[in-house]
Amino acid sequence: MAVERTLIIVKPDGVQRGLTGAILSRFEQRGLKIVGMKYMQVSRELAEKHYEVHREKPFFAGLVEYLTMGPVVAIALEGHNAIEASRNTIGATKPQTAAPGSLRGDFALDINRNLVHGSDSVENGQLEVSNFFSEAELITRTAADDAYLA
Ligand code: IDP
Ligand code: MG
Repeated sequence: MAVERTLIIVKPDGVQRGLTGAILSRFEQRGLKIVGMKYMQVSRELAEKHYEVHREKPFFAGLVEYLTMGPVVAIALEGHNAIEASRNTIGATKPQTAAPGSLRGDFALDINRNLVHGSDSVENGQLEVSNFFSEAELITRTAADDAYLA
């Protein structure tokens, strides 16, 4: 089974609404393991790099504003099938169509404030984690329940 890494970001609306713990707990309960975590202000430069693939989209400027409007919590997670599992826990990009039970389906209403980011491929997971964390900030550990999650 594939151990993958994903970058989760509790976006500024999630932090301001006091949902950081609720969001983190969904991923922890799923069995994903924290390998890095920090409360931080994303710079315009980092936001533009993170959303580079959307540079030509009409919503790009607003998206950079959104990600930088206040502090975020960036979380690097690791686990079997981490990308697909976390994307499903997050739910569809448009919160109004996100399934109930998903984070966006339970806690969000509008695409401009959709609460949480999650990497969409194994390659992007590696890249995005390395954009937000130095090697020294990523700490792997053996967990007691590892054998029960594989
Ligand atoms: P994702 O976050 O579900 O992976 P992407 O398509 O990668 O969705 O888009 C990145 C982010 O850009 C979304 O989470 C959302 O904040 C924003 N976004 C995407 N599409 C639109 C749009 O049509 N209008 C406004 N914002 C958008
Ligand atoms: Mg995306």
